[in-house]
Amino acid sequence: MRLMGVVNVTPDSFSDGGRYLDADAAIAHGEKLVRDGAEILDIGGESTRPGAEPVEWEEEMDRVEPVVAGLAGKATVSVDTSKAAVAIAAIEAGASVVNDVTALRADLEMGPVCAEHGVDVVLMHMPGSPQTMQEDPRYGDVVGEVKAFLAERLEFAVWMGIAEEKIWLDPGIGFGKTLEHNLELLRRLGELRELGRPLAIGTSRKSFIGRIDGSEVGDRLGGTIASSVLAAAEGADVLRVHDVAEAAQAIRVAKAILE
Ligand code: HH2
Repeated sequence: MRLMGVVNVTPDSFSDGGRYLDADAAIAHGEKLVRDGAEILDIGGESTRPGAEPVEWEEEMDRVEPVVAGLAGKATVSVDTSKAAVAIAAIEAGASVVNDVTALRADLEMGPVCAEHGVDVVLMHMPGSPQTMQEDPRYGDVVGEVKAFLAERLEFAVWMGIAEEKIWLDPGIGFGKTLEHNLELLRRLGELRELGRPLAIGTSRKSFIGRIDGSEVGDRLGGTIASSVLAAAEGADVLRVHDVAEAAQAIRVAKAILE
């Protein structure tokens, strides 16, 4: 199990927008997350929160590239982007993972770019786009549908020439899902392991926690830890979190007990 620390170089991310917009601040934050126990840093220049405004690729690239360059070599660097041009710039600056929340659907160049550069690729489930995804999400069986979607995207990525062993899958907690959908996915995470690829999970500070206890975004660490530990126990391979030190301690203690 590895921890992926979040570095948002954005003005509008839902929990830390504007805090690390300056490249030096973002790099210093990434370095702290590595000291806290992050093996992977996920660097993003565009918010995916519900209703977020899309960012032009030049702007996103300008935000992300210097931060990737400043953190490359200090951890495995992942770039959180759906745009091939941004992915190329980040890979050239040292990123070795592309985390695409659209699972290669937003930019048709993304698959070939990832294949050509031999990077790891995170394929995430999201119905529609961040602009529309929370408009009345409905599923028959949410786990079955997310699993079928991820199986199809996995097949597509391999068809695009990405090596299967480079692909990680993510059910997209909070992306086009109600509270019940998120809980069902976390409860039955084990079923997604049947796809045979590592699972990445991001519950950190998300609004499903607030829907359970009314907490505001800055006050969801307990819920983040509870959901992350249970996800790890269900077989999650990568936990994407903002608060790495606390998650690292929780995982260490949970592991010591279970072993
Ligand atoms: N969640 C967010 C962003 N990217 N990528 C993956 N693979 N899985 C996730 O669950 C995931 C993700 C949302 O969190 P954050 O980056 O903090 O917010 P924002 O999108 O507003 O920048």
